[in-house]
Amino acid sequence: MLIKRSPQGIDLPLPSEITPRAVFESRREFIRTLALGAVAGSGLWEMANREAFAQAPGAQKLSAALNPAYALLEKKTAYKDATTYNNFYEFGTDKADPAQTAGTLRPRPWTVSIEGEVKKPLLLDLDSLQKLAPLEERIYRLRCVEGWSMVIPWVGYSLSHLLKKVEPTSNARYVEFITLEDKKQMPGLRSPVLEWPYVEGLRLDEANHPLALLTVGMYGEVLPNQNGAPVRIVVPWKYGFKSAKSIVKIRFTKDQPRTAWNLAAPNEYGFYSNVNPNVDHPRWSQATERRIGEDGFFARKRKTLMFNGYPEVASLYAGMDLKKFY
Ligand SMILES: Nc1nc2c(c(=O)[nH]1)N[C@H]1C(S)=C(S)[C@@H](COP(=O)(O)O)O[C@H]1N2
Ligand SMILES: [Mo]
Repeated sequence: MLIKRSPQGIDLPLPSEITPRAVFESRREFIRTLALGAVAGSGLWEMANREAFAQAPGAQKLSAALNPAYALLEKKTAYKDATTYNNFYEFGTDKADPAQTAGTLRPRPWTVSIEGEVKKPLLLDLDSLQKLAPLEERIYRLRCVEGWSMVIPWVGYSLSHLLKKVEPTSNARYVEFITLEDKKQMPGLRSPVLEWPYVEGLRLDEANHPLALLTVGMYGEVLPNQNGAPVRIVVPWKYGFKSAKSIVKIRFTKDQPRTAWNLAAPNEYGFYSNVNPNVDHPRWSQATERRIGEDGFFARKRKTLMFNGYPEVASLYAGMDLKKFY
């Protein structure tokens, strides 16, 4: 396996997997040109649609400049893969289910309530939420505990911008994220695979780490329903299940919140859930991962990195035994 190590221990991509932004943009331009041209209906048009960056027709565009501090130089996962291989149990447990069933989710109108141990509780509609801080594009790795990963250009801003607005009280030590629970919109709620609503949580200092992203879009557009429309978090140094989707409530608490996966299988999913390749899941290894889109016989497995390749978070856990606090 051809993995180079930089001094910080971050994997450097092979030159062949870097898609320079200019190339990316010109491909986009190429697609647009095709769309405008007389090729609709032809085989060429179909080819363009299958292209990595083809997006959802009619989706609202979001203007967000790439933040170079968070621009992972790895090949982005194809939009098609990122939107058809999903975990969103409210829409079924199969990876293909959310893309097929999440059409019933109504991402507008939407409100998010920020409450609990705060001096100034807030109820925000989507437009206010999107305008609370400048939107940025950030390219993050997201690794699922099941052993696969994706590289996605997310759109949002540091969650800390939102959290400071409500002025947490001195009792606030954790932040809980609560997903919508509506049987009419979410067919998966009829099945008791998890306790609903889906809940996740972070320690307050984790939630305030600049990497933690309040996310409203991906690939330059609003989030597709299956990826957690209209607002989710993305916590790139933790296993994917910490990144709760379709959030309606953010609650500050004194005590460590319960979390959906910990309730379902406490010996398999702890509260912290930092990506740690040295700690196996009880039923499988976490040492390597499969990059979605790199399938087939010659696909190389990638080595999973400590904190999923975000070593800057290590100071949050100084003095903690991360084998115990898994
Ligand atoms: N509400 C909710 N959020 C969720 C989940 C879920 O089932 N319900 N699945 C989690 C898991 S296990 C993963 S890996 C990521 C997947 O995000 P993606 O589909 O956008 O790649 O979402 C997370 N957020
Ligand atoms: Mo996951």
